[in-house]
Amino acid sequence: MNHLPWQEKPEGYTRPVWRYQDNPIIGRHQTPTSNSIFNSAVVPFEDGFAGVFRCDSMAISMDIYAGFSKDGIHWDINSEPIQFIGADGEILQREYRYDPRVVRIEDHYYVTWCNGYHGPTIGIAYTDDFKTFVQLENAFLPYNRNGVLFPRKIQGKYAMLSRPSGTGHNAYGDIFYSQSPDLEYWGHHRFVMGVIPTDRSAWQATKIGPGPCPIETDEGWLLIYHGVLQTCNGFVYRMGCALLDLEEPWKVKYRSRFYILAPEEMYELTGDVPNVVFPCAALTDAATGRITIYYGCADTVTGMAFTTVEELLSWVKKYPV
Ligand code: BMA
Repeated sequence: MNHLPWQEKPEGYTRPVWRYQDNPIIGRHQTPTSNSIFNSAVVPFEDGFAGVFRCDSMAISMDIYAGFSKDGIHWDINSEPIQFIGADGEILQREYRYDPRVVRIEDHYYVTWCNGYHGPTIGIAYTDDFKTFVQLENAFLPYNRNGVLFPRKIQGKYAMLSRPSGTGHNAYGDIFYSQSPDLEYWGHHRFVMGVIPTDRSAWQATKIGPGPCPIETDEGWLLIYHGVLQTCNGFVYRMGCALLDLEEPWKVKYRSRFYILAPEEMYELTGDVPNVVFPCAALTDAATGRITIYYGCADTVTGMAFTTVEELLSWVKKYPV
């Protein structure tokens, strides 16, 4: 396993997730035409790391780009977006692409993202080298966002979390679980969890969505997710975590009443969309339980934060909804 980017928890810090001290790690103009680079996903690859990055252009169009890094902190992001190949030209047509996730399942790296096809839905592709990407059929009918694959089959089926939605920035959204024998036909949909009334846990009262691909632990799947509250100044995006049953992941064992990270630093509070922390990737070191989270900051730049399996498990158990 490659060495994950890591910093120890600061002395006296009482919360479960702490930021990288030199955040943000990716600036808004890191490619020649980018307006912002955020909500992006990375995985260990060869002797370093590879990723798929959401770069909104200076035309404010959304697309996804491959990138590479030796240390997981300093990234070379391609200046051209990913050109997908695939069986059906209609599916390859690009309307917009954003908020990618990446996961290794068996022999391939799989990318899922919010794919414009008469409204947002979930695109899926696989790659072996982060150069050639083969796009499969969209997983669902529109409208859907935040398609997040599990890293292995569960009960013999590929498994995906997603968040059915409407066409725009809707003030609703719950998390569902879907299953597939072949990554093309998805069904057996199960409700996982929804919003929480404001009197109990207001940061997740308006909508929620799965973040990084779930992390397998002995006690269940750890899911880091985003929760949204609609305020008089717009939406505020925070991070929470939940523990899902290992064999029936639509069953929620615990869910955090308190958020695990909220917009507090200037690069999270200000930007193109203020008050957003939006996690899309988490690297885990199985031996130590260390977790490195990559998250979008104010829809403008990309940050990194740290936690451990132990920190998150004890947080959800100590402060359950
Ligand atoms: C959501 C998505 C995310 C974005 C968030 C805050 O609907 O578009 O990509 O980070 O809104 O603007």
